[in-house]
Amino acid sequence: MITCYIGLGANLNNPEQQILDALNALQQLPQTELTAVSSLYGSKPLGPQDQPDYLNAVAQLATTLEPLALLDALQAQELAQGRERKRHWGERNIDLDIILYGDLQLRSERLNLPHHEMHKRSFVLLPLAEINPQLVLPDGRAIATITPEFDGQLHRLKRLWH
Ligand code: PH2
Ligand code: MG
Ligand code: MG
Repeated sequence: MITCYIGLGANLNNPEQQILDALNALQQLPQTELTAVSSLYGSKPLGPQDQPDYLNAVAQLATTLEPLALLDALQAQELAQGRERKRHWGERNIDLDIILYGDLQLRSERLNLPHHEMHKRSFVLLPLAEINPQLVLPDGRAIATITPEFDGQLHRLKRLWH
């Protein structure tokens, strides 16, 4: 089993329900166990500012799905939840991104691992550190050494799990 982390983001059409529906779908994935979910966080939009604030969370999976099979499943779920491609970094019902897939480092057209923006995003790093404060990134950095500079940029709203 590979441990991987999925970033969830939503800012349209009842974002909290979108996140819950997506978590439900993660729980149903074949060859996969949902092993942890961060709290739900509120964040200001990164990118265009004329869009609603986001809700974000991170989920931890244990899976034997290959990275591209996992990506296919996540994109199918985005479509099932009515995601439309509007504009880059723009509003969406649901966004499901693979943040980390074990220690895999991959640069390809469809998939970049680790997620190429993860080191700059409070709404990825802080939920990730909440789930696994001991996490060491594939480049050897401990997550605990990166998160302090993002403190205060994110609002923890509520627990979603356990
Ligand atoms: N996702 C984006 C662009 N901007 N801003 C926040 N706060 N949260 C997101 O998940 C997000 C974003 C594109 O993936
Ligand atoms: Mg994204
Ligand atoms: Mg995405």
